[in-house]
Amino acid sequence: MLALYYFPGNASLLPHMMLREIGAEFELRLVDRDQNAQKSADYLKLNPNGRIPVLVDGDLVLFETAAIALHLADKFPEAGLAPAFGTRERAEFYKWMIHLTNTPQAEYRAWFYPYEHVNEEAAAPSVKQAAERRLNRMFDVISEQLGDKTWLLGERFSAADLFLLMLIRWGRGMPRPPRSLPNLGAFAERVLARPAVQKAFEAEGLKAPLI
Ligand SMILES: N[C@@H](CCC(=O)N[C@@H](CS)C(=O)NCC(=O)O)C(=O)O
Repeated sequence: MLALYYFPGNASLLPHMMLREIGAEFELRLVDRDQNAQKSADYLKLNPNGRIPVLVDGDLVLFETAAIALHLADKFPEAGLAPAFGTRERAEFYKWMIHLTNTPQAEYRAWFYPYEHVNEEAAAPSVKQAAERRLNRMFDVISEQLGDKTWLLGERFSAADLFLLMLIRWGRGMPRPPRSLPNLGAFAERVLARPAVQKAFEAEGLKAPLI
């Protein structure tokens, strides 16, 4: 039995889109952030960090979005969300998964939660601005690396593309949203056109603007 603890639009969106791509049976369990449920005693038993998502796979309880994504890709190889082990493409896949999780995703944490990085509340806007500047540079590089390729790995779609879509979406409220970069807007539309992605967005009740 697979169960995904989620909140609409949160990092849980990546494993959610993957589960839809895979066509696996799973249960979606809402973590009610409006009630701060991610910090409840019950949820902390699943993820002591109090963050979303968590995947329960039988008696395996996993936190960390990228770990969950890699596990799903490995568990359902027939879905083709990751290239074959030991190949050059697999190495490129790891590069993107690790880069996306520890560089832009981590930077978004400072952008969304700047107060976690300051002692004086008054400094939070400055932290947010600096995070935004760094995110802009990161997306410039990603856009350049993507170039005119269809997907991050070239002709081959993978979970890394779903990851990038989620990160593009998170910046939709920025003065210079990632979708406005030459290659990223068209890329995001391509990912959004996938029926599995549409199902995930619909199930989470995500409304326009989607990116
Ligand atoms: N590195 C963690 C970060 C997860 C994370 O920051 N999740 C956010 C939602 S996107 C969250 O739980 N925020 C609520 C909180 O921190 O209380 C992961 O990738 O799973």
